[in-house]
Amino acid sequence: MSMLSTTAVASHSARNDCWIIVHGKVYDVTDFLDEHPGGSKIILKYAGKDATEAYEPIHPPNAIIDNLPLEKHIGTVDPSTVVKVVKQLTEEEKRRQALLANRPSLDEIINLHDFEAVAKVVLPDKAWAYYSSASDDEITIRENRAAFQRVWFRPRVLRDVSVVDWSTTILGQKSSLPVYISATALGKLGHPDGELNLTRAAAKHNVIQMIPTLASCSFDEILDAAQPGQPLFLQLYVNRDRSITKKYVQHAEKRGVKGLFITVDAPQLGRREKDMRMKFVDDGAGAKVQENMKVKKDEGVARAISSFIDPSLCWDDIPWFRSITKMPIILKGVATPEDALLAYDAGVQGIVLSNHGGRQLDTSRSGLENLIDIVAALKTRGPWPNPKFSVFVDGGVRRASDVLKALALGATAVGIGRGFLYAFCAYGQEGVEKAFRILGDEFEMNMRLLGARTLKELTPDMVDASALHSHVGLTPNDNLYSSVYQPLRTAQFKDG
Ligand code: 173
Repeated sequence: MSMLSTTAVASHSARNDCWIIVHGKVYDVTDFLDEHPGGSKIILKYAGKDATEAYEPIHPPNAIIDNLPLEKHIGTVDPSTVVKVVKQLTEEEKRRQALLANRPSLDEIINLHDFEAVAKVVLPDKAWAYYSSASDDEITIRENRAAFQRVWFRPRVLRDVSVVDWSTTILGQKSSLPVYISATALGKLGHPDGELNLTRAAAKHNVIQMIPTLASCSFDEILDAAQPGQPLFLQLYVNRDRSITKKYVQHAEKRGVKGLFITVDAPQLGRREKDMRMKFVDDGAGAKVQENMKVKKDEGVARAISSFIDPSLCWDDIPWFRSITKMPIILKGVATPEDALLAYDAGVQGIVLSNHGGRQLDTSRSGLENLIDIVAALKTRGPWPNPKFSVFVDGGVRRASDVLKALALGATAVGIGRGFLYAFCAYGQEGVEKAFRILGDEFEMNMRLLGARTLKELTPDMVDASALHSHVGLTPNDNLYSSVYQPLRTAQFKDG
């Protein structure tokens, strides 16, 4: 490959002759413009220029290398021709950097909600909208929290709780917490190190990270950052091209991944309206990104980059997965006893009772609520707990008390996604480590007060879940509806 000056690259800045620079390499993307899932406009904004900064957070490092035919790999930029441009910060970026510099010290962070409050202030609007958004009226995302509040403890006393232990084993892997890091996509929107913040913190605290298919960091970058033998799981979006999925899964197994979590609740991505609106109002390019005919204006980043996901995935595919890997297979996003039993009978090793953090089917029930019926159904298949079949729960978990409620009701362990994501947005790896320590403190206190010395001592009679199925009282508000609804008025008195 040849060495090119930046001036030479700059002369290819037209729609019919478009080169861009990514990570110091020059690519001819002219023929790819109309195929780009994010639309051609965003690429054209960088025609003849370095696009690395825009490319980085939303593409795995190899995406461009793998997607462009070799003859479009034009060459390498001659570093001596690169003029370092001091980036002009917008007023908004300056304001946010000042806020980040003045963020509360980690000592002031007392619980996982605090991380979220800080993230909301310091994150770029686009990142906050993408991370925090949920589908439609955002009823389910709120219900995920509310459900935990409808379960009450029935603590036991006088049990000598001088020593309490909340460590456990998840799919055969030791974990210091009955919690794993659930997959969340696009970590670099929140912090330059993206998912590596989680990997490094998890290594230090013996917590298991589930690697997302759509991480900002590549799979191998994450594995390379992990410690030898560090247990990791993989979240899988199944590609329409099964040979790609097969290669990915087998590569993961070879690199030592200990569990395959196949996402089954997202044949199509939910409409996250907060995220969608952001595309219209944010940077000038954002709105134009979607002007391309192939990607509708309301698609947003997540939908655009998710077009590879195969909506035809079905129960008949499970034996194929079993045939390509020996990793435990877990179906992520099961929501009914009917499907839980189908999963059990299909011979997978577990299920995650999840509604995808409220980002998929709105007004679907919380994983916690589903747990009750699903455990009852699984008990009809044999002894419970079943060491060969794990039942995980995620969604809305922010406190050790939430986790303990799920475990008492039969969950094997619990996933936290956004909670840890928000922890690294403002504080990087240290934030995630602090989140683990906070949860540890909460486990110690709650287990003492509950009278459970080990997680095995958590039993269903330690919680009162009788209100869990009642969707009145703590029913989340339909915010959009409330703000457009005009209240009826009683008879009006004439003025004066
Ligand atoms: O919830 C999500 O945003 C998600 O799972 C996803 C799926 C595809 C692309 C990016 C994110």
